[in-house]
Amino acid sequence: MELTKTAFIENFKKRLGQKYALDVSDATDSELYDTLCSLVKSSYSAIWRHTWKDYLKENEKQAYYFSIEFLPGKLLKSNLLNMGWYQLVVDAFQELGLDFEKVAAVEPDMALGNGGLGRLAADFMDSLASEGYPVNGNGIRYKYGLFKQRFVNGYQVELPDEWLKTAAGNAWEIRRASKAVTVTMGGHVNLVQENDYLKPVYEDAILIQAVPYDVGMVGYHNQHVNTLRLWSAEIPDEAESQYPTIEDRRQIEDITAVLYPDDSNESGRRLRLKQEYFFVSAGIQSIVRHYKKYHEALDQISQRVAIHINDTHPAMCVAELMRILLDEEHLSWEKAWEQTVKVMSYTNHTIMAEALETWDIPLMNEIQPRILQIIAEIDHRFVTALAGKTDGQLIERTRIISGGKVHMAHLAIIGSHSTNGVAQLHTDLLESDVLHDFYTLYPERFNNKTNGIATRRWLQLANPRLAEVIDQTIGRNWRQDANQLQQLLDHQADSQLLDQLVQVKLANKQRLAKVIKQQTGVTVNPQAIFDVQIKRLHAYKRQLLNLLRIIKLYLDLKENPDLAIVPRVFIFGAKAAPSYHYAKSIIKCINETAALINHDQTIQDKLKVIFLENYGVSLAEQIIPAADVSEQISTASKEASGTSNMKLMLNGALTVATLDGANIEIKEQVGADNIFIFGLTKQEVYQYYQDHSYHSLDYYQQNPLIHRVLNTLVDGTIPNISAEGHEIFDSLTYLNDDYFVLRDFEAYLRIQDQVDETYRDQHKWQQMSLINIANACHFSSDGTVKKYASEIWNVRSVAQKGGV
Ligand code: DL6
Repeated sequence: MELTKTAFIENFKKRLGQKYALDVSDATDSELYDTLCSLVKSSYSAIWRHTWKDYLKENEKQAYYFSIEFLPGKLLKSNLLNMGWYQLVVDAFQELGLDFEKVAAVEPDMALGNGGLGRLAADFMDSLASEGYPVNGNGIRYKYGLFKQRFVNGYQVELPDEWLKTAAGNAWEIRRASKAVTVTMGGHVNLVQENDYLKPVYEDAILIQAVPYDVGMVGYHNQHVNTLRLWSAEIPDEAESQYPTIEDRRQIEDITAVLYPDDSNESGRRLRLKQEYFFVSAGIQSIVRHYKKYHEALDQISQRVAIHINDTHPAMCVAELMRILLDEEHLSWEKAWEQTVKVMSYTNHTIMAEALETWDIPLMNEIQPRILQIIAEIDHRFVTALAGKTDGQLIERTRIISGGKVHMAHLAIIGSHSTNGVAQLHTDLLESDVLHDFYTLYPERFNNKTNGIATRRWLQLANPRLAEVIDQTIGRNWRQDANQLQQLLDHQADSQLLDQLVQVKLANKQRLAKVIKQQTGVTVNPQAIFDVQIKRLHAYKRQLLNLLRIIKLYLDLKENPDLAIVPRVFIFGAKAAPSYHYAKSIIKCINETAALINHDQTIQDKLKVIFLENYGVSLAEQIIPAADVSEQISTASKEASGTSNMKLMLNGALTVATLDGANIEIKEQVGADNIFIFGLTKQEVYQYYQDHSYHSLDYYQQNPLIHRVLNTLVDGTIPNISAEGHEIFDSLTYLNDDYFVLRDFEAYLRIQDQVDETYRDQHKWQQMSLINIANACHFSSDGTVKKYASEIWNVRSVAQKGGV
């Protein structure tokens, strides 16, 4: 990939001429973008080819990461960075008189995920390629990504995300029609004895063509490119005549039309189950086909193949591999099962009951009757094997089919050799509570893999100013090995460095202030504390706690306009699932509070509240480098890990946190003095569950401050929230405040006072910030994937690291 600027310019002009018959000066940004991508893609294509050919030559064991969500954002800059071309292209564009940023902005975000789970999958893809592991992604090429969020009168409105509609489409993908497979769904199935096995005979089944679109996952400076394979549903050529009308065609094409934007509601469940089976079946068929091309014995497949089930959505991988090994390859049940369990591994990403999927048996039967038969047989054998050996009730609680439903987490755990949580507390909770029964049965299968983030995207790309200061301080090796960031700890007393951190933060805040002005029309003061809460909108994440504090500050300032507070800009970014009414009410309340405060002349610059629309990867890249304070304030025990906590600390924000998810490990790394911890612990929350002693109404009735703040939701102080204000008020009082917002309120106020006090001492603040940046290396996804590779998948790194 060695290239000079002159050669690049020449190639670029030539490619533009070939593609569009244009000179640079005549081309639009979109044409320039498309040309640049095409050049980049053709440059890594040879490496891509070598990568997978080397896997074959070396007979490498490969792992496949199955995830219903991937949230890569934009790929141009990260591909340029990883290829070592970034600066060269920026310089070349300058020489050509072109605006690189404007051209790069043409790229649509690839938003094929809802939030943390999908972004984690994307960070893992980056790290797996950068660490040289033979691991490929497998998911769905949704025609519409996660909805585009707009605010109309303060309400969230969802618009379709037509990411493929831009002139260049998805510049990174390669449609591989020759690798299509056929997925069978619906109808009925009968088992007919044939020789010594049972042959399934399908009736009235629908055949769907699954066409893969491959996207290269480029490793960092290491000549290694993995594949993210995304499947699209089409009508098979031979079946065209069976789908004469547009409606008929839609039945098939809709399978990969929209990303299911909700992990908690009923609507669209049938489609969701179809999506799950579709990408599972397509992916497993293609893995087996590939394996068979180069290996004979399917009874040894676990030596060459590992399959990862990312959350329960791909749990049918277990049954689908069994189906192929039994029905198509005629392995015995015992052999097929032994291999399947060895091949599969599973990550749990939540303890929220509503996100632990179950499916009604009739629905499962309707979508894929053979898969239901196989799951029923797995269930039957599981029960039979344990009967008489262990407590009957435990068997009932852990079996896959019960209460008329198929329990997908049970299928994933029983059918795999590894189950992991995503932060130590989360794994402990899985073992001791949520999945305790399974832990009793299979203690050896449980392990923890704390999440991580890709420092390339979240520091090198998102925060080039900070990256440069780090280069000047400790050299560039940290770019290749994030652990080197720890060397920053030797520079805590370097006041010049601390001053530089101030300047970097200020510049990033000025940059974000422009975005805020553009999007909301509100002017914010970059000297104020930028206090950031960015994550999906969910009651347990407690954006509401933040809002109540904002209201309290507002009331204080109205009472005493001269109150000496450190000015703050509260910045929210969050999408609510379209059917999650309560979360949408919180959005409305935040927006109306923002309007009230931002237009109140008496408040001036002391307080501003900004809710940025359409939070996603690209917006996160603007917000995170500008944050001073990172809000990680979920109810203890509810947030599996969190990853914005890691991204924000990496960019020097200080964390205000409950002892939840990975916050606990962040505290362990930075030390209690360098993080602001408050609130109930997991033990205290569980104690409340046990003794039912929490009565939130008492807090409202007996605490004058809480009384005063909550009243603003219903007494007209905050206008235009009559329905939403009452809904939230009731949930926090009469409905007993499920997430202990009122219980933690005063502790939250106290810790925020400490934040103000610390911020006033800028030297101390910057030192703490430096300590956070340095210790963020413990949360690099490079380190996380190494543990998955060696401890779960048993795959080895095959690429040499390059320079920095
Ligand atoms: O593991 C990635 C991410 C965690 O950081 C979050 O804490 C967790 O909420 C999220 N889980 C999900 C699963 N669905 N739900 N709810 O997105 O995973």
